[in-house]
Amino acid sequence: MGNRKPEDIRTLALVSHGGAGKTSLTEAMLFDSGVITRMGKVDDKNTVSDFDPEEQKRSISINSSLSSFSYKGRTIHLLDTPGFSDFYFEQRAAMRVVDAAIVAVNASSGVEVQTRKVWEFSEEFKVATMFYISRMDKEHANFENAVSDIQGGLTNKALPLYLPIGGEASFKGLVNVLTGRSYTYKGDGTKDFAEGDVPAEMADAVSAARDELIERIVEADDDLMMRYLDGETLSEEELETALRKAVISRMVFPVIPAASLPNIGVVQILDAICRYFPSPLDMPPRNAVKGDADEVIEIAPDINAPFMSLCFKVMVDPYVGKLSFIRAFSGQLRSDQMIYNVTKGVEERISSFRVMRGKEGTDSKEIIVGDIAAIPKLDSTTVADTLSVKGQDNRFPPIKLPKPVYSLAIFPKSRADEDKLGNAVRKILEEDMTLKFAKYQDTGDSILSGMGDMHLDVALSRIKDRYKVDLDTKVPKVAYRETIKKTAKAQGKYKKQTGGRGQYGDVHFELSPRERGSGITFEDKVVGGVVPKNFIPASEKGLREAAQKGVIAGYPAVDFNCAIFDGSYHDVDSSEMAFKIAASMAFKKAFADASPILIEPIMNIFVTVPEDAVGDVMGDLNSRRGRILGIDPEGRLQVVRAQCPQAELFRYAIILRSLTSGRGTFSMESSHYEEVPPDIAKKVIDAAEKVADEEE
Ligand SMILES: Nc1nc2c(ncn2[C@@H]2O[C@H](COP(=O)(O)OP(=O)(O)OP(=O)(O)O)[C@@H](O)[C@H]2O)c(=O)[nH]1
Ligand SMILES: [Mg+2]
Repeated sequence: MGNRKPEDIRTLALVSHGGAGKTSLTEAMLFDSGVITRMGKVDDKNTVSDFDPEEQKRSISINSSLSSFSYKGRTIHLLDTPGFSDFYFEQRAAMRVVDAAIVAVNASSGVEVQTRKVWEFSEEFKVATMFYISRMDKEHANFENAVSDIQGGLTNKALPLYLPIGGEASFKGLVNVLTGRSYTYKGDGTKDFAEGDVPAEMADAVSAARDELIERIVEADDDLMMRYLDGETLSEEELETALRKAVISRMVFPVIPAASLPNIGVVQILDAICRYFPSPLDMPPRNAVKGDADEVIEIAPDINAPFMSLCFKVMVDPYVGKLSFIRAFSGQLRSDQMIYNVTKGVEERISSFRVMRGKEGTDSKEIIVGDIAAIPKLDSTTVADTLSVKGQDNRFPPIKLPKPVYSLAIFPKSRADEDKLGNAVRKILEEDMTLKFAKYQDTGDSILSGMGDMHLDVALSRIKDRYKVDLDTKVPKVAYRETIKKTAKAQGKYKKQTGGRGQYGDVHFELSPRERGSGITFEDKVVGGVVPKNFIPASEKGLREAAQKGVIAGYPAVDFNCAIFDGSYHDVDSSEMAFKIAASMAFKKAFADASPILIEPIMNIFVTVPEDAVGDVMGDLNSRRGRILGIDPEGRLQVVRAQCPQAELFRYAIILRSLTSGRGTFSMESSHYEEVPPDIAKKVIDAAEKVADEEE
C-alpha cells in the first residue's frame, strides 16, 4: 500500500438490520474488484468476512470484519458489521471510525427496527451515507416501497441515484438518473454489463427522479442553485461535483438498487463509493481531549500533523494471537517506529501493520490518515485506546457502553474447567466490550451478562470451542434482601461453663425499621457500663456478620437500626467472641419478632416497539407484576416505560423478541427494592429452607 495519497482512501461501514445482505455485498465487491476469483456465499459458509466458526455455524455475522482492497486506484477500507440486534454495538463502534456508510435496506421488508438504529448512528456520527436497496432479485422485492419507507421513516433527503430495471426474478440492471445511462447485466454472476440509454418505458420515471435529485443537489452549491433557477442546463460534470459535495455534507443520501447474489449493480455501488464518498481529508476535525484536562481540541485530518489513531476493535485468535484494529485520524506512521498508547501511557513496538481481508492479512510498512489496519501483539492496548506517538497526550473521548440486558449464572463442570475459566473469560472479554463477568457477593453466582441470549450463546460457545471449558448455565438468582416492618426487642445471652475458663456475653438489642436503601446503623445506648465499652465493637461486629446471612431465607438483612440498650458481663469469662455470639442471637430473635419481610429488586424498563405491539407489551408486563408508568412516542415507535421485578425479567430479551417478532428493543436499570408479595415470598422461603436442609 505504498505511495498512496489520503485523497484516494475511502473508509466506510456496511450497516443494516440483520440479514439485509451486507456480507454478500462485501463478497461481491471483493469479486468485482478482482481481489477474489470466486464469489463465496453466506449460506455456503465460505465468504471472506464471515470467517469466524460461530458466524458460519449460524449463517449470520457476529463481529465487524475488515476488508481493505484497491479499486480503480482507490484504497477502500470496508467494515462489514453484524445486523443482528444483540450485536448492534459493533455497528456503532464501526460507525465511529468511518467517514461513510452504506445502509442496506432489504427490498422486500423495507425499514426495520435495526435500520432505524443504524440510521441514528449515521446521524450521530454524521457520516456520508448511501442506501443500498438489497436483494432486488428476490420475490416481493419492491424498490418504490423501500424508498418511500426510508423517506417517510428516516429521511426525506434519501433520493434514488439509480432506478432498477425490472425486479424480482427479472431484475437485470439499473439506470443512472443523472446521466441517463443504463447498465444491463448479463445475469451470469460476472460483473459484465451492457451500457445503453434509458429504456423507453422508464423515461418518465427517470426524468422525474432526475428533477427531484437535481433540486436537492443544487442546494449544496449557491452558484449552481442560481443558474438552475435561471433555467440554465447544468453539465454532467457540474452535477457530479455538486452531488459529491451534497453527499459529503449530508444534504443528499443517494439510493441505489442492487442484488449481490446475482452480482447486479455492485459495480455501480463501488463507483459511487469512489466518486461521492468523502476521502479522509474531506472530513471535519474530530474532537479529542488534551492531557488530563477537559480541554477539547480538534484533530484535523492532516497527513503532516502528528499521528493520531483510535483502537476500535480487538480480535484474539488462539493461533495468531491478538490483533488491535486502529483507524488513523491524522498523520502517518511507519512500522519501524514505536507507537504510544496515550490512554495507558505505554509505548509499544509495532511489528507490522496488517492490511486485512477477513481473517487474512498482508504486511504493510506504513499507515496514513484515513487508513484502517490491524497491529499484532500490542499487549497493553484495549478497545477505545488512543494510539499516537511519544510526546503527544491528546486522547479521543471514551466510548459509552450499553448496559447488559441478559444474564446467566455459569458453573464450571469440573475442577479443570474451573481452573481454565478465568483465562478464557479474560480473553473473550478483551474482544467484546459489551460482555460483563462478575461474581455477585449477594448470591454467590458467577454471572455472565450481555446484550441478549444469542450474544451469550456465542460467548459460551467460544469459551467451549476455543478454550475447551465446559460450563453449565442457570437463570441467575434474584438478589433478595430481608428487612423488618416494626420495632422489636430481644436478649441474646451466651453462657458456657466448661472445664477451664467459661464464656459469657449478654446483650439486649432493639431493632427498628429504616428507610429503603439506607443500610444498617448501630447505636450504643448502654448506660452505667453494664456492657463494658470494649465489648461494644464486638457486639456490632456480631450483629453485622449475622445480618449478612439473614434470618428468614438466608438473604442479607438490611435497612434497620440496631440499638444496644442493656446487657451484662462476667469479669473473667466475658470475651469479644462471647459478645459476638450473644449479638448474633439477640439479632436473630429480635428480627424474627419485628415482622420480617423479603424485598426484591425492581427494575426500570424501557421497551421500544412499533405502535401495533404496544398492547401486547403492556399486557405481558402486567402479567409479570409490572407497573406501566407511561408511553412516549419516539419517531414512529413507542417507548413503554414501566417498573417490574427483576425476578420476572431475566428472560425478557427472549420474551420481547417473540412478542414483537424481533421488532422490539429494551433497556433496563436497577431502581429500588420492594416487598415481595406473600405468596411469592413463601415460595422463596420454602426453597431456601429446602437448600438449607440439603446442606445440613
Ligand atoms: N436472492 C438474494 N439473496 C441475497 C442477496 N443478498 C443476500 N442474500 C441472502 O440473504 C441472506 C443474508 O445475507 P447476508 O449477506 O448474510 O446478510 P447480512 O446483512 O450480512 O446479515 P447479518 O450480517 O447477519 O446482519 C443470505 O441467505 C444471503 O444469501 C441478494 O442480493 N439476492
Ligand atoms: Mg453479515
